[in-house]
Amino acid sequence: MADTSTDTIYALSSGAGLAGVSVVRVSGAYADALLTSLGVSPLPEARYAALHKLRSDGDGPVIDQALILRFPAPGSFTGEDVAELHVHGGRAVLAAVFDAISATGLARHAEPGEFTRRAFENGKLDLTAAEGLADLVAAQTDAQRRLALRQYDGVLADLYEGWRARLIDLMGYAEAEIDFSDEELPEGLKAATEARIAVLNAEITQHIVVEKQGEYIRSGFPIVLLGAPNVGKSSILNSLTKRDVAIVSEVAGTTRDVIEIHLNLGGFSVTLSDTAGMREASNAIEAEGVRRAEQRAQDAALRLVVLDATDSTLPEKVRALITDECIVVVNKADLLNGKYTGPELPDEIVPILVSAETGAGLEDLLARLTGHIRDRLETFEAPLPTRQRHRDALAEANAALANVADAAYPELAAEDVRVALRALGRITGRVDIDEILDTVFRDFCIGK
Ligand SMILES: Nc1nc2c(ncn2[C@@H]2O[C@H](COP(=O)(O)OP(=O)(O)OP(=O)(O)O)[C@@H](O)[C@H]2O)c(=O)[nH]1
Ligand SMILES: [Mg+2]
Repeated sequence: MADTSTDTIYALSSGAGLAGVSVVRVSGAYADALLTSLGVSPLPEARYAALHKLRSDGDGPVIDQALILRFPAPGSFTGEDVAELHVHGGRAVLAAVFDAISATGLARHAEPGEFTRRAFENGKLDLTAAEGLADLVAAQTDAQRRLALRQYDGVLADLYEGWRARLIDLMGYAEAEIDFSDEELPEGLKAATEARIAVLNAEITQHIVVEKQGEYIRSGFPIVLLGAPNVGKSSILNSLTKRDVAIVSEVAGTTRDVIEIHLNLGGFSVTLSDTAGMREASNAIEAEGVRRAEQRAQDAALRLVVLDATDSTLPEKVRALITDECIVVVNKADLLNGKYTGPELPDEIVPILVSAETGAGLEDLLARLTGHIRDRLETFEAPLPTRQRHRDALAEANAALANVADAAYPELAAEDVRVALRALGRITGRVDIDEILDTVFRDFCIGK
C-alpha cells in the first residue's frame, strides 16, 4: 500500500493522565477515512456531535464509546479536515485508541506544535497569535492568561501589520524618488515622507523602550535578595516559600549559587532569587558567587536589600545598592530589645522590619511586594512585546528607519525602508519565515 500516513496527524490534545474525557485530535486529508476505519458510520454531520462505538479494524471488538466531531476544511483550527474523538480518559483506553488509529495506516502521531504550525501555514493565525496560544496553554497566573489571550486575539499582529501597511505606503514614495526627478514630484514630498517615517520611528521606539512588562508578566517578575553575608537572605527565602529551599547557617558566606523560586503574587508570576552575601570574597568560589549576585542585581526588576537589625556594619557594595528604587528589608527583628542597632539609612528609605525566625513582618513584606508589582505591571493596556524575538526585529526596523533621512541617494533610502519592512514582517511571519518557524514552534507540546 502506498504511504498515505505522512499527510494526516493525530495526538492527544487534552492533558495526559486520569481524566473523565480525553480528546484525540486528527488533522489532514484522511481524517474522515480514519473515522470510517474505526467503525464510525455514518459520519456525523459537520460540527454536530454524535455518539459512536469505536472498533479496531472497523468491525473488530469495541474499544470505547466516543463522541465524534468533524470540522471539514477550511473551517477548522488547522484549516484542514479535522476530527475530534472524545473518548474516556485513562491509559488503557488511549493506548487502545492510538493502536487502532496507527493500525489503519492513515495517520501518524503529530510532532510538538504541529497542529498550530499547520494552522499558521494555512493562514489561520499569524506567528504572534501562535505564540499567544502557546503562552495561553502555559499560563499559570491570571496576568499571564490575560496577556496571552490578547496576543492570541491579535493585538500585536494588528499593531505590527498596521506599521507594515504604513511603511508599504511610504515605500511607494521612496521609490518615486528614484524614478522621477525633483521637478516631476510634488513639492515637499520628500520632507513629508521623512516626517511620516520619523513619526513611525518614534512610535516603535515608544513601544520597545517601555519596561519589559510583557516579558515580566510572561516569564515572571524578577526579584533578587541581596545583602551582606549572614543577614538572613536565605532564611527569608525559605520563610516566604514555607519550604527548606536554601541552606541556612551561621557561617558567613553560606550561599554561593543563585537559588531561584517562583511565587504567585496578586495574580502575577514572580521569580525570587537568593544570592551570595556581598563582601570581599575569601576564595575563588565565593568570588564567583558574589559575581553572580551582582549579575542578578543588574538583571532584576526589583532589588530587596536585606540588612541585619543588630549589625551596623555595611559593606560598600551593599550600601551602593540602597536607592529609592529598592526595598530595604531589616531582618532579625526578634533580636531587637526595643533598640535598632543596624546600619544607618538615608531618610527617604522606609524599611520593612521582619524576622525570618518568627515570621513577623513577612505578611507586610508580601503585601508591599504585591503592591509594587501591581503598580508596575497592572497598568498594561497598550500592546506589549512579549519576547526578545519581537524586540530584536523592532530594533532592527527602527535602526533602518533612522537611516532614511540621512541616506545619500534615494536608492539607499528605499533600501532602508525595505529592511524595516522585512524586519516587521518577520514578527508576524509574513517574510523570511523558514528560519524563525522552528524557534517559535519549538516551545509547543504535542497535541497543540
Ligand atoms: N534570630 C534570628 N536569626 C536569624 C534570622 N534570620 C536568619 N537568622 C540566622 O542568621 C544566620 C544566617 O542566616 P542565612 O539565612 O544563612 O543568612 P544569609 O544572608 O543567607 O547568609 P549568606 O548565605 O552567608 O550570605 C543563621 O544562623 C540564621 O539562623 C532572624 O530573623 N532572627
Ligand atoms: Mg544565604
